[in-house]
Amino acid sequence: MESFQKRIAELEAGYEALVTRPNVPDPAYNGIYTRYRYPILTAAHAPLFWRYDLDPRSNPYCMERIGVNAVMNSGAIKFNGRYLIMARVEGADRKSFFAVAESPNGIDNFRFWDYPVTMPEYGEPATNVYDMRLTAHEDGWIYGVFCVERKDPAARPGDLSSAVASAGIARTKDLVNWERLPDLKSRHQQRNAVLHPEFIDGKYAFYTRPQEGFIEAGNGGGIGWALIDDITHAEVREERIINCRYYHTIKEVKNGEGPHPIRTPQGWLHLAHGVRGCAAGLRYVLYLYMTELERPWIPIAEPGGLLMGPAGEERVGDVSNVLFSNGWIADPDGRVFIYYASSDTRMHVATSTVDRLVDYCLHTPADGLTTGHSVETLKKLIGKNLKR
Ligand code: M1P
Repeated sequence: MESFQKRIAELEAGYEALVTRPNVPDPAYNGIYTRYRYPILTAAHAPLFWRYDLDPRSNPYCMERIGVNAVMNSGAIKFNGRYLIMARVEGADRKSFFAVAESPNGIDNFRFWDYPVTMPEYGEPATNVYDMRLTAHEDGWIYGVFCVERKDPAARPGDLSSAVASAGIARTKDLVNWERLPDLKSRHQQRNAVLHPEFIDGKYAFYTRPQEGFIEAGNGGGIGWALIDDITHAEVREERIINCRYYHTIKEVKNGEGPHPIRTPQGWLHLAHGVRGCAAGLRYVLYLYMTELERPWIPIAEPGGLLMGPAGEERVGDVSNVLFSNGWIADPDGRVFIYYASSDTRMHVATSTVDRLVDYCLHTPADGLTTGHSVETLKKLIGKNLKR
């Protein structure tokens, strides 16, 4: 009994030290964003009372009873003055669930709320749910749009991997009580669906990612845009591709919208992920693009290449070589908190400002799509600098 209490006290001390550790900016400079040294959420941030039975009579060995494997791809929102993360928590059993963690400053001291989200089901119960994008819509609701994964009913006997992805939709006023709406109806499988925060011609608008299979984008050309008449029976009727995939770019294999875009005076600022293949498998990086304010489906700028790629320890994890973001917060003072996961394992934050990110979008050369163009672009800058 004494050793049980001693062990719990040690675990609690370690947990408090981890959760209250001040985060520090990484000194590496590029003028665009600042990374922070420590991940903001990891499996070890899951409260002890989620993982341990704290009763020595039913847990005499003081064992972890419910393991947490990872905390990753998280939505984000500023709510009642607090920075909230809608985390994808993956259990040791490989099932993901949503749980809110909050911080007073957006960069450290993230703590999970006591209970994970109870998400009502729609139709056949989901095998797995993940990657929620939060949108405080001008209709007054906060929407969560997330991936719902179910086993493919058409899978051949013995095929235990084929799955079907669709976009689940739920709404809330407090991030605790959720009303589940019907899943987004679409001819394609959908992952990375995101609700735009404003009405467009009186309709709801979605960024989509039509894909032909569970993993492959197939002929699906990139990030789509669709107007929806009724959010309580959302159906994609027409979909246009607004951000394409291209051969030999960072988004050759697939891409997907991150969180909903930020309104800026110069246009909508979008954060997305791009995926390419290499000998090490798929490589996921983050990139930005901008679209018109009045017509958010019309592109106006896209810097060439990646904004952020996996660096240092970010490169390694359950699914290595992956950065993925589905949450960012723009503060009224212009600061932007980019929340991103590395290698499907842990959550990080990088900070920037709206002005810097817009400047980056508008003044970074676009991808010329050939080596020749890249060299000419580089020579132009060198020439300009050497003339000074
Ligand atoms: O493992 C990397 C990512 O793979 C998927 O992303 P996408 O939909 O673009 O293929 C998702 O499963 C995502 O959660 C995961 O991080």
